[in-house]
Amino acid sequence: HSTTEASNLTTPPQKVDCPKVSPLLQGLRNLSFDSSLTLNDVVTENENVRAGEYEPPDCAARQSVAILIPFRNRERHLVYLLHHLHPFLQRQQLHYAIYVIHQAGNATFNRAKLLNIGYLEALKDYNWDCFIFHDVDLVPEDDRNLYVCAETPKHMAGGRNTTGYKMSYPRYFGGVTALTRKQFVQVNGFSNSYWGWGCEDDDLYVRFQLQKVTIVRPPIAIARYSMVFHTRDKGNEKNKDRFKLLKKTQEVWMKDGLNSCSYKTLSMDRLPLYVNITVDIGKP
Ligand code: UD2
Ligand code: MN
Repeated sequence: HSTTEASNLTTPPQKVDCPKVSPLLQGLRNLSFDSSLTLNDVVTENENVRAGEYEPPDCAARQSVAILIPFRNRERHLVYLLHHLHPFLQRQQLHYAIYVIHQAGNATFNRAKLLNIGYLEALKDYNWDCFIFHDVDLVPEDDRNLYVCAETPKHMAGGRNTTGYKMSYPRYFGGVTALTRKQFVQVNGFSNSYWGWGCEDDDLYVRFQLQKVTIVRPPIAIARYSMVFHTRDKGNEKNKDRFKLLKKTQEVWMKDGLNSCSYKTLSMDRLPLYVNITVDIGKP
């Protein structure tokens, strides 16, 4: 018989699309954070996850989503997030993978650059529809806050416990955002120039503003997060130049971003619950 017939025989049956609204959603939940929980416990809870990746068993997911987490020295937060986020994403019937982008060394932290790197590296694995840029310490409380991309950039983390579940300020774009490849590329990604704490999220907002692209947000009643308590990290002090940089966005965005993001990948480990990418990103 012909080769086409042979390959047809080995093609698995097509899954039907997952329903528009997942029947597994639970709505708002009261989260708990048990300090005795270990990463191994979370591995045991999630045996259906393979190297950080999951696909719904019975239907074809509507979007394939890469979750990108900038990281250094926040192991406890990562355990809490993985514990809550894996089941959360599975209830949304998504095809997803979680990437942790770990900044090597003790130089000043650079959240935005790590997220650019996560985007570039995740695309080497799979042609993801949607990228979710996600702080490690923010745990979503309501699974109706869907981790999928929209027609325009989506800010997911409008409300959190530490601000009384209100928006911090009208142009607030921090914490968790969902962008398609097209949306992210349109603004050349994040700036690589924000070393230390602050304003890299505002810079991304300005990039979209300059393109006259509007932002969407889920209703504040479901865009709810618990931020696990923390103080300011060593190596991520307030960036004194942040407002100066923010004034220059218009001038520099085309040459400071995805197209100028240089780094060295030190290791890529496909752990059970996430892909860990350790990178040397240089210093300010
Ligand atoms: C706010 C924003 C955050 C970012 C930051 C300013 C919210 C909810 N979050 O967070 O998105 O714009 O301000 O830069 O508004 N991290 C590490 N190790 C470190 C330092 C940071 O892993 O040593 C990562 C981690 O994922 C953390 C994120 O960077 O969640 C943001 O840092 P933060 O939590 O200290 O800053 P925060 O809460 O003020
Ligand atoms: Mn935080």
